[in-house]
Amino acid sequence: MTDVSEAQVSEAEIASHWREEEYYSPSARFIAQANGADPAIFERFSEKNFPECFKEYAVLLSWDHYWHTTLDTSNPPFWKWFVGGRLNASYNCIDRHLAKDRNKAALIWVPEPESEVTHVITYQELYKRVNEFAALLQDLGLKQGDRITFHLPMVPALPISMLACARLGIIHSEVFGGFSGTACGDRIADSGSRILVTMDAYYRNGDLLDQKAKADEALAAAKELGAEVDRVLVWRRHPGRYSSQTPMVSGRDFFVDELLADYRGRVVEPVSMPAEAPLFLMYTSGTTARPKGCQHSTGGYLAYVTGTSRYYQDIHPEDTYWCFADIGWITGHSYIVYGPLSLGTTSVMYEGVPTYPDAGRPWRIAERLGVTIFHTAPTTIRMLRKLGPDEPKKYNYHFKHMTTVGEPIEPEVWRWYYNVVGKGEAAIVDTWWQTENGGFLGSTLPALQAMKPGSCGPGVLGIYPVIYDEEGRAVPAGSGRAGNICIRNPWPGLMQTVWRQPERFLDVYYRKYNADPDSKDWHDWPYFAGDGALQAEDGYFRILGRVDDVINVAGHRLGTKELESAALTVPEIAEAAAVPVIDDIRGRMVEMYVSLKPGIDPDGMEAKVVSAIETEIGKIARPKNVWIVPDMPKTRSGKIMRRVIASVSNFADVGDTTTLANPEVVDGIRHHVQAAKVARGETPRELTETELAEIQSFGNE
Ligand code: 6R9
Repeated sequence: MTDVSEAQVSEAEIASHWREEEYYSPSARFIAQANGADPAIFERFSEKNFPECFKEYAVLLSWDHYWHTTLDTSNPPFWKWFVGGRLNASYNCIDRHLAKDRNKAALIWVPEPESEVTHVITYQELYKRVNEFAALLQDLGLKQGDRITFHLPMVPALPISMLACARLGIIHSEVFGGFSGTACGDRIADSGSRILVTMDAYYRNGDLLDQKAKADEALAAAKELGAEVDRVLVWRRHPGRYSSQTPMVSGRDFFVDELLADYRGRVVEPVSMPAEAPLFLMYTSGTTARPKGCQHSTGGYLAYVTGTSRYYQDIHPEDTYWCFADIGWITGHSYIVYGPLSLGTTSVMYEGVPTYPDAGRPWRIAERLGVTIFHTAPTTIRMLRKLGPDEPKKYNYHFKHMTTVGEPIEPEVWRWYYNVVGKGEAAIVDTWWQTENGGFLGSTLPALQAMKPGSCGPGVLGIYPVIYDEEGRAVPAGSGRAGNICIRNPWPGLMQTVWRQPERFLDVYYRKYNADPDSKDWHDWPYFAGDGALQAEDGYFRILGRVDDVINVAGHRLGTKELESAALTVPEIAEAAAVPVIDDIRGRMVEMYVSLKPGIDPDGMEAKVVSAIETEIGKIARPKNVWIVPDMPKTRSGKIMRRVIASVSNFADVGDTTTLANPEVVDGIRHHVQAAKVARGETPRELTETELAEIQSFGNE
């Protein structure tokens, strides 16, 4: 192990104090069956074969017409992939599997109540349902290029609605079902959708939650922004029974199951779409600024998610693959729906929360369905470890492969995932990427590259990352210094633009490191990901978190993630979050929020966390306060919303909390923390406008 804590850093860089972890190798059994087991693949995807290497992904699809230009760079950074090619995404995910696999399960849907039966939707059944819904959309006058907003939970209606749109070339925009009506309304207005598709209700943590109630709020919010919605299509959780308290508005709201009665057996020919036609929009959650609609293409996106599903998820048609994410998140679009279905595998969907009714639920599902590949996020792993550390042992399931995605995973947590969840048998991939990217950017090819806890791995096939400091100098691998991770080249999964805001696309992702705006050479256009990272000698990247998450204590830039990792070396700690507090002497100081594993006595925990941070990072990082809280405010994809707790710590207004999964925890935390601060004499002076902006956008979720 190398200790890199002594590396000298300048203000343009971020210090890193992490130790290198040991390697883990996949089993011979895994390697023997893996899709990517021949090292020649690295050569095929090496830079000298770019961009043609991506043909290897594109030929996994069925095309109506082949492309004439693999990559068109004539209008940087608005790259075009597979130009001249035509295909249909719905055809690729459904129709092409019918001849051989008509009666194979495409989707297996597990409702949250354990008393409800599991639904198996075969490729044939999916074909029928998608066609019928597509015919309905067509009769409503929707056509190629129109937008439609969904506000759907984790039910089969969601992938069915997506694939029906894809069939007709309608651009879908799913707003995460847990978001508020207002958040949905903003996105309706931005996308220019005239139809909202929602559901009456769904189960979450044992309750049947009213979803349709949010539709009225959404329409009101959209109207305020000048957008009119003509129709609200309402799927019913229990067809024939309406489970929402809000009245249906006559002439505007319709039950999908009633409308579909007239569409039985209707078939709609898949529209042959240009490869560059947009397939969907996926909004990234903004703080106060207008939401960013990441516009993803049909051909490039589908090729990229299919290729990465094949090689990095190691999906074979005979696998039972379970990605435990929400389809309202990019992970669900790419790695529950489009990638797995395009490969003709069986994709499992689960409606509810991981720990309902207890922390054994995921493992019961895995055992019952014979899941072979499991995919989830660190937040879920931490929660399952906290509530049921020994549960996996009680169930007879065997994963060959597991994924972690969404945030850096602490090595402690990684090892529990590997040893306990994976039973030491599963290869793990830690996949680093973003909504903007369509698919993975950094990971290990599971049969060929060893795993290293806490590091995502090198750039994936055809992705050439680099770390730049603030001045644009490359930070070499093994230097122990961190900087801004960028991708030097375009790739097919990258978003095409920010919907209707091309300038913003350029500004946010390219302006920083582009030296010549007139250049038509892609080498001059590195993609700025906005994450801090460090590259080890072996080429593996360790992601430190968003660069706007960095806490600058007396000139030392500390990554939130390593502070949190240090806190997690205390075995009693379940979760940790680091935020800055404004301090007139040191600029910023670190404040930690931690939650404890169940049954732990909070006495003495503060001191343990402080000492762990001092040992792992140094006295400079010593937190001003450690707050023990029952739960952290989180987004639905499980990311801690640091700006909310940062605001609490600095007595600032917490801002918009509508995109939180658990807004109810905020008041309790504020009360507890601010009362304690007042008692300690820590009431701050009034913040300047810049300070306020920094705190209220900290972590920028
Ligand atoms: C797919 C997804 C993107 C941000 C990204 C980074 C963080 C994602 C990660 C990771 C470390 C990983 N992130 N995966 N950090 N290791 N394996 O999460 O998209 O919701 O847009 O978030 O998440 O900070 O920039 P999105």
